[in-house]
Amino acid sequence: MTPNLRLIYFDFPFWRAEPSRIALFMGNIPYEDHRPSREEFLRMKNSGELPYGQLPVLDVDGVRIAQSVAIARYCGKVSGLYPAQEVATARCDELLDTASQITQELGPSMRSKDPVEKARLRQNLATKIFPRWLGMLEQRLQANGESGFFVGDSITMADLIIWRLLGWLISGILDGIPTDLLEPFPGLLQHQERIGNHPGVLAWKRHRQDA
Ligand SMILES: N[C@@H](CCC(=O)N[C@@H](CS)C(=O)NCC(=O)O)C(=O)O
Repeated sequence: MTPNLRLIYFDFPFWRAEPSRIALFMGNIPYEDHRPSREEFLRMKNSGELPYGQLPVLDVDGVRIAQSVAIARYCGKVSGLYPAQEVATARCDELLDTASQITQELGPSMRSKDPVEKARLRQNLATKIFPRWLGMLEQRLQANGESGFFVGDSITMADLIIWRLLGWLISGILDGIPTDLLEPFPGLLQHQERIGNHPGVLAWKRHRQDA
């Protein structure tokens, strides 16, 4: 029987929840896409109903699951976007964990209250830390052969998550991180195009425009 699903995350397309939303949509799995305001989030947080005080959370028949990567795995599995073969599963997990690790790199600059220190940290991210990560990701993409996907020969949660992670990095909303950060990485640039124009993703974008 189809579980009753409620995915709760802020109203923006960040990698911590957007790939799970898209996967459920692509898999024709009905769910409630709840996007709380900041006030509602704080109410939830202060009332202790968020297991780790953060979003996203996913309610499955009333059972609350937290942590974006755990949620992404669940949504990928029920939607058919999580590879079943063991080595492919592990490769997919590898990329999900890498998305978390790359995101953590931004932590110090996000927390810094000193504008000069923050600018220095961002410059280091833009010129050293992110290019190193992106070079490694480019190689992982190439290691999967000609398919243009990170795992196997069709779209998986790994592609959706890296697509949204990199889309965030180059969106221009992160002060000091240039929008042309991906230019030296043609494989990743093509991957952004490929996933952003995947028929399932285009259908999701149309669905959101109509929402
Ligand atoms: N390890 C958590 C991190 C979640 C997280 O950082 N959530 C942020 C939004 S992207 C949040 O809820 N921030 C508000 C807060 O911590 O008060 C996960 O993977 O889901």
